[in-house]
Amino acid sequence: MNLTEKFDRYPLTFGTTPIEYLPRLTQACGGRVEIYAKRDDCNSGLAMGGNKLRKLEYIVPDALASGADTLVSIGGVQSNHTRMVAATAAKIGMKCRLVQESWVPHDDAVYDRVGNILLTRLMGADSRIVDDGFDIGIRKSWQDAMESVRAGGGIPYGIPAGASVHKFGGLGYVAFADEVRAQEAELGFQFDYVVVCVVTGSTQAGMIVGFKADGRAHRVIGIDASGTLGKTRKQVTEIARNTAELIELGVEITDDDIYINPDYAYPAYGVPSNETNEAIRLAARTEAMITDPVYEGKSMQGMIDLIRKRHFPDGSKILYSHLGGAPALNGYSDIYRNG
Ligand code: 5PA
Repeated sequence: MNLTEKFDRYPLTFGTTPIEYLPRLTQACGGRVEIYAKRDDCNSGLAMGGNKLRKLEYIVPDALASGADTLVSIGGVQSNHTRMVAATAAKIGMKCRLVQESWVPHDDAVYDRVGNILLTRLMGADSRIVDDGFDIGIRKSWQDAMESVRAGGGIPYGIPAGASVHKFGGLGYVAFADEVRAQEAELGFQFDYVVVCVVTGSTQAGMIVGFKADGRAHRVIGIDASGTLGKTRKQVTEIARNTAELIELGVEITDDDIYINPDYAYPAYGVPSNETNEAIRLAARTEAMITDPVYEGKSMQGMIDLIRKRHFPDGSKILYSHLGGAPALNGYSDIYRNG
């Protein structure tokens, strides 16, 4: 399906992201399955890029058409999403108002000074830290921020957490599936599984819809990093169904299409386990592929563990979707001070 014929897309990325084979990680995991990575972490020149830009490309035309002058969004203190909204606002010449909630029980001395929030401030966003805890849903603090923009004479355009519960939030990752199919045609083989980290849901939901087209939705292996599985699963389901309807997919997304593994989100959202840290080190030391303690480190951990447990049949080709997030590592300097 060619989405750009039906929906406006404002380019924020370089275009098709590379797929690369990871031979040393493959060997370190036993060599029975082949591991590849799709590098959405290298997708743009905008403030280090990442998955949110694919979503925002389909949201920006609506923001521009609305006549707004300020993008308003929300995330944790080290949110990648809010960094990407700040980048988008700078790039399209809008103002940006961000609510950064205290989602993570983590007290590294410079947690609120480095990484994502540093870049966000550098790009001129009005970023305000509030005390509220973790929740992937629509938040009062976000609605209050929209109100405060209005009160100041501005015209806000609201983008919810992770650009997920937005009518166009799922489209970017539907297009990802089309892109993978075109790359598979060139490679001469199909991937058996796609591994993806899931929190606010529209990345996996988009992929589910995109891969439903060729019967592979359930082969999208969501690794939960939210620690609130019920809410995340519900949100993924709703976004996938709404997106399927929006693009007139013509088939229904069923419960069996949605696979989310909750086993790697411990001990909490934003807090890496020892096993997460080992996975981050392994990817770094075998492939120089940098993953973060909040999202990609957990999906890396999940993929490695599932491979070691022989969850995937021998000979499988696995595509790890690298969604970005490395700037947050700076907020965890104490954990990695010795590597
Ligand atoms: C995020 C999300 P979804 O939220 O679409 O499920 O994506 C999960 C995810 N990998 C995976 C990275 C690097 C991510 O940043 N980040 C959020 C953020 O505020 O940064 C939305 C939570």
